[in-house]
Amino acid sequence: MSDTIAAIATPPGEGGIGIIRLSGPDAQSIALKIFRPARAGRLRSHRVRYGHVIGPNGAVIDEALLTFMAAPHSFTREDVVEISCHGGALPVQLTLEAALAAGARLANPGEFTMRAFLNGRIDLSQAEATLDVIRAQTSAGLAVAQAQLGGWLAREVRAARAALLEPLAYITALIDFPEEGIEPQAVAEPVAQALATVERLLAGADQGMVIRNGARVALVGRPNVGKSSLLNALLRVERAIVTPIPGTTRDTLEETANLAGVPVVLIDTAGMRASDDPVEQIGVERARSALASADLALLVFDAQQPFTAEDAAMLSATAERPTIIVWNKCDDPASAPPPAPEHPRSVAVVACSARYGHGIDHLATTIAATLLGGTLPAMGTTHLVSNPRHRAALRRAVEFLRAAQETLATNAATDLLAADLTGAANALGEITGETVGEDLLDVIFSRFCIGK
Ligand SMILES: Nc1nc2c(ncn2[C@@H]2O[C@H](COP(=O)(O)OP(=O)(O)O)[C@@H](O)[C@H]2O)c(=O)[nH]1
Ligand SMILES: [Mg+2]
Repeated sequence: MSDTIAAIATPPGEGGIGIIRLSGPDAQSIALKIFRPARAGRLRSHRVRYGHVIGPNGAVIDEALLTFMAAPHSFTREDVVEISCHGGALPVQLTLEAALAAGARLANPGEFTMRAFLNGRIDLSQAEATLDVIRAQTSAGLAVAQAQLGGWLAREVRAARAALLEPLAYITALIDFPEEGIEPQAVAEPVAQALATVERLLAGADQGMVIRNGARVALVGRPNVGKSSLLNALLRVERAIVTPIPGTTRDTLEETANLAGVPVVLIDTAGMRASDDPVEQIGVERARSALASADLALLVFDAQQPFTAEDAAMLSATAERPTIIVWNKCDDPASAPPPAPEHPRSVAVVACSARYGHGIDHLATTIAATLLGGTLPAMGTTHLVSNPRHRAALRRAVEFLRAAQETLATNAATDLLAADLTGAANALGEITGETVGEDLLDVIFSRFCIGK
């Protein structure tokens, strides 16, 4: 990491400001080659200077502000310079080119964050959290990402791993003296503690994953029960076309809604019925595949009409999916909805009126709670594992720790125990980045944008 990298840090397109970022040992000297401060004097850390960016031919590229952050008090722990110019394609591009001509190298995707990790400013789970902060789809998702960026997961995982390294050293020392018996308590206690921590972390992972990644929910039912109206009501936008004519929705339509903090992709479908119209037939086929890809079905019935054979057919069409039964068109909240039909995987029954908005909030929270495994997380619960990579590593750690307990309970063979504890410690180390190879780092950081 002896070279100095540069990249445009702001998104492409027009904006008020565009920022070029430099990091590395020559950040300051390169910056001074391309930036002429209005007043003389050396750059001071964490101070802003006003001046002009000058191109290789000596002409002014733009008026700009320059911020210098001296190592180690910067994002990368290296010398960092940020030049803020006008947010047009040319000012930022020409400023970047001037920096490259003056000796900087174009940064790879995620390379600034990778340097922050390699220089020990943040661990790998925090590096990944920066991407989650950028990509968060709801404020609940943002809160989970911010908490991870704050390092709670790194602290928990590091502590659990450190607690395993002590008995591991003890066992490794015993391998060379097989005649000395192992003291089981010295191993059992730390293993049980690590297992408890990892299982506690895993307990919140399914919820965390739904909050970060969202879920797919298909609206299904026979034509004209109000599926498209419900989509619009949940989105709070008139997105889908609604008419009294059965068969209005012919194709599936997907929109993301924020339901109680969960980013939910709602899929409106063509009403399922037998039809001679070839377009409607394709729509019905698409409705079936939408249902097959959904985490949850909203099976909609019309509370103002008698239950039909087509409605009954929908019960079997959704029999394999977790399903919320929705009685729509309950326009008078005082009158009770019809009794709910039998459904093998029904998780809830909700009465609502898409037209008048009754029960829509309740439907939204019921959807969110179902996706989150039955309950909404307590307000302010942000300590949730939300990254599939972390969950996979935690699951591997559990397997190794259970195997260690098994070995302890049977023959307490020191070499087996050492292998189990090493496996668990390495799995945990993958989360924080203490035990990952370069290829995995490349995969993780290549998901970032250039300039992050
Ligand atoms: N009275 C009443 N009519 C509704 C309600 N929701 C939808 N409708 C009407 O039912 C008809 C069909 O609605 P639509 O959303 O297109 O149904 P879809 O075919 O299932 O998508 C339209 O005329 C809607 O205005 C409701 O809650 N109450
Ligand atoms: Mg429709």
